[in-house]
Amino acid sequence: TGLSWSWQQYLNEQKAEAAPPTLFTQSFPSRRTGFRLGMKLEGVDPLHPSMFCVLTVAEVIGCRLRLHIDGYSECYDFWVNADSADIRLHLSVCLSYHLSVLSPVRLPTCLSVHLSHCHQYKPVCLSVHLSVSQGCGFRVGMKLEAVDRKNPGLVCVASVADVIDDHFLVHFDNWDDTYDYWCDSSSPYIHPVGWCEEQGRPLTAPQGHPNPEGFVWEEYLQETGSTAAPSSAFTLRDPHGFQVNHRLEAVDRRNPMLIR
Ligand code: MLZ
Repeated sequence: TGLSWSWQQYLNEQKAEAAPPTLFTQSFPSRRTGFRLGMKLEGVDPLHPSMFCVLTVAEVIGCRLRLHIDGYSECYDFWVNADSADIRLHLSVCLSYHLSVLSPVRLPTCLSVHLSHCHQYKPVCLSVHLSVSQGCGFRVGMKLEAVDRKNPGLVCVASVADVIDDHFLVHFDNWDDTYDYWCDSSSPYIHPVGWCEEQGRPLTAPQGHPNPEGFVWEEYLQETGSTAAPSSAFTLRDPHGFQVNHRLEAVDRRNPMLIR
């Protein structure tokens, strides 16, 4: 009817084109998810993305999971896609690693109690997405260009600060670790050295750099005695095919029950 909102009418008014459905097929998990209520897993805390936490599946809708952070209020629950890289870590690998090196990890104080209740945890549901750890091409100390997720308009000079399995910790040179985050090689937030120049976009130099406007990677790598992460280590499929002004429907991340 003329009263209700319609995509077709909106596209006509806006003289815009819908993003073609074929662009989405690869990014939607096609298999039924194996996650069930109460299962335990471990993942990156979206509010503190430099930390892992112990999680419980609290709700499953299609390929979307609501995850609860064990030991914390429900108000910290968050939604992810079942195939999200942020939860693709094997519980035992990750915990034993962290407990042995004492990296920051956000765990409930009563960890042993929680782990003893982990009988529902089934590695098999994670293995759909990543059979066994495949490692990655990133090594501690390698340099890259990364989006500052607290200031998402900025791409900054960054280093690999830690590696677990196929995940690594992005740290921004000469900044404190509050900007750090864990990601994997398919993350859209990371780029090889030289990417900004290639794209004609500004690169934010390390804090306190004597000449931030005239930052040159080659000199910086030499000064710091470091190497660039090889471009082969970055695995995001590119180019994706979306174009400026394509219209689409997306989850509102501040209110993830809404699709807009
Ligand atoms: N305006 C902010 C920017 C911080 C950018 C840090 N990037 C890693 C500040 O100066 O604090």
